[in-house]
Amino acid sequence: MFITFEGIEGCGKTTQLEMLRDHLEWKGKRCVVVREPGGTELGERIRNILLVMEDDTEGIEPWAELFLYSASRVQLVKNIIKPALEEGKVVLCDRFTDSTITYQGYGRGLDIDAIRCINRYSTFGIRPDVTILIDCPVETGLKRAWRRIKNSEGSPEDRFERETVRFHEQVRRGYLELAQKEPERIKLVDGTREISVIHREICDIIDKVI
Ligand code: Z5A
Repeated sequence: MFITFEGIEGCGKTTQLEMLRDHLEWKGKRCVVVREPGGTELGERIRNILLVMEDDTEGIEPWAELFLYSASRVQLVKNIIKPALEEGKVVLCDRFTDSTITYQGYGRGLDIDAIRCINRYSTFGIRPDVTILIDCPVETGLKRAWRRIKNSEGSPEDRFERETVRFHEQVRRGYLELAQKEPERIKLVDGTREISVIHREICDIIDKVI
């Protein structure tokens, strides 16, 4: 089973993914947790370029950005996700192809059909069985992200945390449109509630599918 978590910055994906992993392991499932970009040696190096990039004076062109995310995904799918699924493990992935459609498509304005086509190649056709989309207003997500940065010494904001509110609004709109188009796969969860309440809803969704 392949489960992905999606949503705007600070929506609470990582928190909920870890809680779901604990729940599934408690039920005896073998889980593998990965994140995008990253999860492999090459992927982590690409993550550093994409998110940290302290000397960002040149900027990263949107198409270059798209191909870097895709390169990281190829390594992750081939080396980690595909083998784990073949061994019968549950793979929990923090962001996947929907992020590319919403961030590079809706956010940066790249052609969405082209992105879908590149996504098919970079995933070798592997698609999530279920996607948990945690939705919250942009201000809520950004406030949480900023609070987290303030509380963790030495971790500077990344390139996306420097983006405008308008950019994040477009990304959110993209997610909501995707959820409308694919309600079977994408489960929309209200992320404005208490962490434990959201966790219970996600467990119910996944327990039904599993
Ligand atoms: N990206 C892309 O452009 N194209 C692609 O194809 C892919 C990705 C795959 C990865 O950043 C960036 O790459 C991402 C999109 C882009 N950037 N953005 N935006 P990342 O992995 O470093 O960051 P992130 O994915 O955005 O996650 P995040 O900032 O770590 O947020 P989160 O995982 O959604 O939230 P969290 O870490 O679980 O929670 C954030 C804080 O809020 C934390 O202190 C929690 O304790 C708190 N929290 C969580 N839930 C709640 C609730 N319910 N109430 C109150 N407080 C809460």
